[in-house]
Order: sequence, then C-alpha cells, then structure tokens
Amino acid sequence: MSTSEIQFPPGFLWGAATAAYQVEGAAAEDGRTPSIWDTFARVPGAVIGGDHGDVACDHYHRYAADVALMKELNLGAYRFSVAWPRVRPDAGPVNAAGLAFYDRLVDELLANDVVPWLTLYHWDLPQALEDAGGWTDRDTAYRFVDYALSVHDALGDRVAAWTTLNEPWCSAFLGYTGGQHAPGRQEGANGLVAAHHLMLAHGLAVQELRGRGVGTDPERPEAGLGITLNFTVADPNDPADPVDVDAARRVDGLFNRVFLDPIFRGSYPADIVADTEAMPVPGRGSWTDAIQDGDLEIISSPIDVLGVNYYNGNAIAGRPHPDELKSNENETGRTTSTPYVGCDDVIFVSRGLPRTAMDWEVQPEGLTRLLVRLKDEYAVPPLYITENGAAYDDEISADGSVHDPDRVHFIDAHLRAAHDAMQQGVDLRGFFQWSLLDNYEWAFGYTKRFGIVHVDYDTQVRTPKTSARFYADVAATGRLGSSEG
Ligand code: GBH
Repeated sequence: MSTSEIQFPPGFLWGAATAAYQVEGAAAEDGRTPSIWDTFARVPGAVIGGDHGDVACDHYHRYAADVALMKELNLGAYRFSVAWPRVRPDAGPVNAAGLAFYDRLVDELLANDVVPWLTLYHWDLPQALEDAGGWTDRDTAYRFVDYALSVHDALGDRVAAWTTLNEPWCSAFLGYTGGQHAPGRQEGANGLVAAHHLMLAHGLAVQELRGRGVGTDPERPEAGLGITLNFTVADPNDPADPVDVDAARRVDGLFNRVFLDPIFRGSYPADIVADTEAMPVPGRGSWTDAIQDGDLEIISSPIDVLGVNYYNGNAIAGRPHPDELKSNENETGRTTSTPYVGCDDVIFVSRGLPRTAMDWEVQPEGLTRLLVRLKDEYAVPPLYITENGAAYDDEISADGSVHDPDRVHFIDAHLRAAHDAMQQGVDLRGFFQWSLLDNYEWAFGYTKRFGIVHVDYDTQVRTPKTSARFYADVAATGRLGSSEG
C-alpha cells in the first residue's frame, strides 16, 4: 500500500497523555490517602502479578525530567490527571501539600511551553467515598464538585483546559457491572446508576467551573471545559442477521450513546432505557429512579471541547456462544462479568485483523467513521483525540534502543485516519498519544507497555522508543511523509 503526504493545519495540538495512578507513585506521600485502586490492587487475583501503583514511574519525583523529555519530543501539550486523594485525602479538607505537586508540575510545563491539559478524575476515587457507597451514591457527585473547585482554586490562574472525567464508561461499567476495575463490584444495572452519578458530577462541575469563567477567555483559544469519553465502533458481525444487528445496537447504546445522548441531547437513549429499566438494582426499583428532576439539564450543560479516546472497534455477534462465555475468567483466575448490562449473550468476533499486545484489533478506519459519526449525529464542539495508542511487547536491544515498528505503523495509520475525518469536515484540533510513558496498565499491571517512551521499572530510566522520535517529528512539522510499500 502506498500512502501520500499529509499536512495537519497550523496550530494543531500535539500531545501525550498519562494518568495520576498510572505514573505518579508516591502513594503515601504528602498526605495522600488510598484510592479505590490502591485497595483493588491488593484484592487477590484482581491485577496481574498483584502489581500496584505505589511507585509506578515515580513521576511524582521525576516530573521535571519528564517535562524536559516532553520538550525534547516537541510536545505542545501534556494531558495529566489530578489525584483526588492527594487533594482531599479521605475526601476530607483540602491538603495543601498534595495540591502543591500539581502547582510545581503546571509551572514546569508552562516554563517549557507545554500546555497543561488537566483531567480531574481518571478513576482514583478516594476509598473513603467508596466506603460510603461510591458512584452508586448520589452524594459522590457533590463531593466531586467540592474537589474540583479546590483544584481550580489552586490552578485556575494557569490552567485553561479542564476535563471533568476520563472515560466514565470504565468507571461505571468496568467498576460496578463487570468488576474488571476498581472497586470490582459486579452489580448489573447498578452500573447505570454509577454512570448517571458520574454524568451528574460532570454537569455540576461544568456549571460551577463555567461560573468561574473557565472557557470564556477569548485570549486562550486552547481553553475550555470538556469531558473525555471512550468509544467503540460496534459493527454487527453479520449485517444481514437481525440477531447480530440487535447485539451491535445494544453494545453501541451501552458504550457510546448512554453518555453522548444525555450530554448532547439531554436524554438517555430510549432503546437502552427500555432494555434495562426492569432489571433489578440493589436498594432501588430501577436504575432510572436515580434520575431526579433537573439532572438532565445539568448534564447537558454546554461544553467547549469533547475528548475522544479510541482504541478499537469490534464485530459483534448476538447468539449465545457458551464456550466463549465461560472465558470471563481473567489471567489471574478472578471471575468477572460482562460490562455490557444484560448482554450475556453478546460476543466479540475476530475479524482476523492484526492485534496489539492487549489482543485488541488494529482498526484505524474505525476512528474515521467514529469522528464523522460524532459530527453527523451530535452537535459536538471541537474534538480532540485525548487518547489513542497501542501496547506491544517492546524490548530494549543490546545498544540500549527500543525499536517499535508496529507502534510507528499504528500511530501513522491512526493519524491518517484522523486526517481523513478532517477532510470530511470534522473539526479536530489536536491529538494526544497514549501514553507518554510505559505505565501501570490497571488490571494488567506493568505487563503491558503503551508508552512512546520505555520505562525500566528497576532503574526508572526513560528511553524514547523509535515511535517517540517518529511522533516528535510529526509534532514539529505537522506532516506525515509519503511512502511506498
Ligand atoms: C484507556 O482505557 C484509559 O484511559 C487509560 O488509562 C488506559 O491505560 C488506556 O486506555 C489503555 O488501556 O473489548 O477487547 O474490544 C481504555 C479502555 C479500551 C476499554 C478498549 C474497552 C475494548 C477492548 N478501553 N476496550 S475489547
């Protein structure tokens, strides 16, 4: 296949992303208390190797060198998250020592001309709040706003880009329905209650931060309020088979539309409500009882940017496949449930595409279709790809370099797919690699390497991979070269 030369527009934002629990370490320092991930990582069988984030990439202590590396790689922006249990330990009063880390980080970024792109919540709920019910408790949404405002008090003068939540799908459905992620609860439709409270937290924070002027300064065009959602592209395995078509509809509804519709249309998707309304939920008649008057107005408060995380799509089949359904046991022997509420009959069918080390199919054209769909079906604000990337089994070679041609190819193909969408009228403003560094890959611990920079977890030495050099070049020029082959 030959490819042509591509030029991204001037001002396109090139960045890389991380998340607090995945890179910071310093788990008990300066007053930080446990989050649900500190707890979950210690549940036998929950995480491969029992890995936890106590040290991770030690970014808490090495942030200055890491920012220097970003600069060296020509990155224009760094997407990071703030750890709620540093800022409000045990969900209590503000902890100045914890906030001070982000103060130092933001100053270092600004001194190096790297735009700080701040996410308030990337899955590390204070354990104290989970003990009080977690995201299935409505009060957690109000506690999130208190926390968000304390972060804004400290950083609002210097940070322009504010993301409320990263991937509420994972928090709600891997956390409370499937049990693959913290807090590891497997409570069926209670995941929809968690999703609603996450959406409420988002909307309330948007209103409060907007009230403080976030996203209203014309001098800061990169500024704004947003949320990052993760998406899938759910294709029926056999488009002529109504069973597969219906399975794909349900997965699309429970992954994409259950967040897009309340945010951009002010309502939950009727088909998903109809499918799930009668399902039992602990302590409530229906998950929809969690929706109070006015909630959807709050949730649909206007935002300035939508962050898009895309990794892969799936071919979806709907008839029961008992053999495959048994495979809900993970590598560590802990049994989990499907995160798709009521979808025990649904399986993902291999299309024979190349796969990453996560076993996810590599499907760049899915990104084009996703972006065009967002433009066509929803009144979306400007889009940023806030995560895209791949894990591969990288190895340090004898000369100390890390050659990762598969990742270079992955990045190249997805940038071309994003550019295709722009040619079709999508207002895409930037792209963040997941991830800057190899890091703690949640239930997979340190076994999966997503970084464009290799991390040696014994020495904490960072080694930019071939893909980092490739991406640095794109970031400097906005250009992808032509190739034959
Ligand atoms: C993101 O989650 C996270 O924000 C980030 O912290 C994480 O490190 C990164 O991605 C890599 O995992 O059903 O086999 O088709 C992404 C989570 C990835 C969850 C794709 C659903 C579908 C896999 N999503 N996944 S499959």
